[in-house]
Amino acid sequence: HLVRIKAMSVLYILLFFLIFCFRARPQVQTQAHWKAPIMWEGMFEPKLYDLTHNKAHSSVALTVFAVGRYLDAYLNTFLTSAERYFMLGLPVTYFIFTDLPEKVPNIKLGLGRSLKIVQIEKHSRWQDISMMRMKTISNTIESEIHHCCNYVFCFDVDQKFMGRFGSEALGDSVALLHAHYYKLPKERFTYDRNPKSKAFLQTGDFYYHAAIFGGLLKNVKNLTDSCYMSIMEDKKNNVEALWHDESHLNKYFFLYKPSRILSPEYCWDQSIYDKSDINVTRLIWAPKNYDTLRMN
Ligand code: 2GW
Ligand code: MN
Repeated sequence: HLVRIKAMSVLYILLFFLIFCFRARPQVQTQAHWKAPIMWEGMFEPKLYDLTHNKAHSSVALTVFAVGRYLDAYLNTFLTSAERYFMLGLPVTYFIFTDLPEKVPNIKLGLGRSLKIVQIEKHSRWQDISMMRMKTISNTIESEIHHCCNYVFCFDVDQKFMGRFGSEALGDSVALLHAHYYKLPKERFTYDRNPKSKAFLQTGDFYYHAAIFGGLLKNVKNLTDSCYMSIMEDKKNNVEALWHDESHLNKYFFLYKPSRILSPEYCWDQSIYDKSDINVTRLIWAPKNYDTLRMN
């Protein structure tokens, strides 16, 4: 009897070992310590997610800012590529925030997809253009987005969709791993380490990229309100976080853990030499010409 129990346990250990060795993505971390999945290609069945979200009548708002020179430089490519790859099969409403509404390109949209242009003022400092997005998104969730959608995703405009960016990315609260930091040791994360800033964070879980975040409306509302309040508090105290809204976002996601995390396959920088973990590029950073884009 004892021999049988021993044999069985050896068998189980072997089985676990085999499962461990033949994991779909053995080289990468596929779960946070609080059990949130990290979405790597090969770890999920896209069709299953599509079926579930179709049944649930999920609908998605995409917010993007194209202020000043960024409109001509990026918006057309961003939208055209989103039409090919972003949440196909689900109702999508684009919210374009710009100071130049008449210059928004006229793009032919797919069935069930629509676009709204919201005029905003151009802040003179680029740091403010970036940070004040938090306030605008929060206001728009309350005034408009809740009429059309139950999820909202907020994007930088300087990027291009290259592959499926689908319903597997939807979750209660969604953050993105920064392509440049996902492999680095925590000490090298560029959190704001100034104790005077509300974004202050000594060590966190991951370094998240503010180029994409999203989730259920109530969660994104909470995130944008909270980041905006911290940004304003910093202004009052005459400090600015190292990476602006991104520092505040990192602080927020440390305090309120995201329920789903996107791998850098969802926002890849092609200038990174080591591409060994990237099995599919779903979206890439558009090249930047700082000299012409950042002059005022
Ligand atoms: C931004 C910086 C310098 C000069 C102009 C701008 C600018 C930004 C602009 O003139 N017009 C504009 O619409 N924006 C919007 O802000 C646009 O949607 C853009 O994608 C976003 C963030 O600026 P970006 O993409 O130049 O900043 P990154 O790529 O360095 O982004 C990371 O860090 C930022 C904070 O410094 C944000 O957190 C951003 O979400 C991060 O990806
Ligand atoms: Mn960007």
